[in-house]
Amino acid sequence: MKKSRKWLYLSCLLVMFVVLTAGSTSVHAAGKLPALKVKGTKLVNAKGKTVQLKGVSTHGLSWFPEYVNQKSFDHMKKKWKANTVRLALYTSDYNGYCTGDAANRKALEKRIDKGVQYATKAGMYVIIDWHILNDNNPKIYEKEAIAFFKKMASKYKKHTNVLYEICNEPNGGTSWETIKSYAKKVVKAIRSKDKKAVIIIGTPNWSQDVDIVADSPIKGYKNLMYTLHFYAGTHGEDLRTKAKTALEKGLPLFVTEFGISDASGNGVLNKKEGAKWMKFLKSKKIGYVGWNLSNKEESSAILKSSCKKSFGWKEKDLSPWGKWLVKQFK
Ligand code: IDC
Repeated sequence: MKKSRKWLYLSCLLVMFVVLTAGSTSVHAAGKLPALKVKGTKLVNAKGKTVQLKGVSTHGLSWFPEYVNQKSFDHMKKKWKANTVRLALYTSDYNGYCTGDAANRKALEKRIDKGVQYATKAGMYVIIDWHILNDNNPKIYEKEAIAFFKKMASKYKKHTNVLYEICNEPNGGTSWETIKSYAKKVVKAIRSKDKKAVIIIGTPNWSQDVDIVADSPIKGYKNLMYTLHFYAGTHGEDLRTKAKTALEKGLPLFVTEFGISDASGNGVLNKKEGAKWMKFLKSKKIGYVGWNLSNKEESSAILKSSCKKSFGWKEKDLSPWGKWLVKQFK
């Protein structure tokens, strides 16, 4: 080939490459993070390498929408080294998704959409959390959950960084059989749109009785995990024993919410018990997400109540729990 032709040929190739990659990053920026799979009790990437997710949960999206912004998510990723954010969508409670009106539902869906976009741009995994709490039995809003998750799964099926948490904390004596029957329907709804996304399923007794679940997990689907929640001011060795039992039976666990205050989200921090929990989570490579990104006057808030910034925080803006949590990520 003549020298000039060769250059022409090479520059054409270069232009084609630039056009193609630019197109794919703008449309599918979501493709940047590797899709995760469940293998044994752990999350792994395509090469089979274990990935431990670690991050921060928003408070309820209706209460504290101001923290869902690009700079905030970038800050958590770059400065705190968190790789995951959880978007807590209360179903009931203050302006809940199922109790508020249609305009409220629309606003919340938009907030989730923004949250997913910001997380994607920041290079973070994002958990969409159906935050049942006072509505203790997920069956109460089962119809709404099926419609919601179908919509989300269809919207985000190309996003390799989106995970679904389908019922935060069943409580009030709701049995595993009841949760299981709900979960099967919601998992089926998600799988009708997205064959692969990781789905995290709540467990009885405020997502603590994982040992019971381990005796009869849901069969027939890949990439399912189960929720374990703890607050180190209240929960210690007894709950870790349940977790160990579940892991021994092969149940994949994900700590999608935790704190070191007491279970009310307030009271004194128990750092000593917190350290035991972290040692356990790190040794088993279990993902963990700290509650909550807000400046609410409570000890489980990551920011001091005097801090009015919704991004760009300094060390002095963090509460004692916030400082402790951020140290775990590094
Ligand atoms: C708490 C919040 C608090 C809010 C309350 C009721 O910290 O500001 O008033 O919910 O909505 C959970 C729940 C989580 C709780 C948290 C602390 O998942 O919603 O948040 N907690 O009580 N499980 C155990 C503790």
